[in-house]
Amino acid sequence: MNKEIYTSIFSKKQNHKKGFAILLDPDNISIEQVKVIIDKAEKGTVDYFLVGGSIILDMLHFQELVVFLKNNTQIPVVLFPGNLQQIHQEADALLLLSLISGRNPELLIGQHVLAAPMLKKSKLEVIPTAYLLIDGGKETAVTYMSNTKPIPANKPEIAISTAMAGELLGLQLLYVETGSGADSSVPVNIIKGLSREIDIPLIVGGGIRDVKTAQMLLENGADIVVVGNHIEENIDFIEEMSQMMEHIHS
Ligand code: 1GP
Repeated sequence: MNKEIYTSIFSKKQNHKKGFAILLDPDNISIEQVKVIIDKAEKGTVDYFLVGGSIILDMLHFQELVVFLKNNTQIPVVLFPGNLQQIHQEADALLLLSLISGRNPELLIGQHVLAAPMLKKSKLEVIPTAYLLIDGGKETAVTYMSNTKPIPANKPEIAISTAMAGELLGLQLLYVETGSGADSSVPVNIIKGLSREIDIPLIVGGGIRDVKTAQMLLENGADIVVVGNHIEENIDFIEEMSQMMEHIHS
């Protein structure tokens, strides 16, 4: 299997390079908006587009969005699927998320079993990902749809042990978030602890609405930060983030 995207994430980590990804929720983004986002992302420092959502109402638009991105930008398109409907062969990679902070067997292994025969046949790069939800202050679509409880924000030891288990199980990436649209982002002490104890690359998202928070998460151990909602509200945030990313590398 092609491992281009994972190799790029892993080698960035080894070279202490930080990453910035934009999450596109197909239900909230039109093709016209995506054109503007692509333009700003290419002028800036955007490493990946993630596409997905806890629930997508318009699956045809999801498919159209993936194809449009593939035809109109060189920035890699990585699927961040809320369920197995959200698989598209033309994407560059798919995060095969196992929601290890929860105890819902469907999202630990059930959906994976159903998707596996198709994924084995496809050329899609599959990245086994430990997915952890941390409480971000309110119920988000992902906690409701996943029917799981997030890890309490004041219990870093639970987050760290859970991530350790994921790493020991052989998962290659850690995606930690408070859920799209959360009131708060993942607490810095959790990020610090995870980056101290875990060797696999760490992606952090949920509730990031200002550059200072993104920078703080990156400086304390996140390898890649993901912003979704705030870019839907304010496309110019891509420029602000890009400037910070350049500064963090200089
Ligand atoms: C969700 O981390 C992402 O996985 C993005 O969250 O939409 O709150 O930026 P936001």
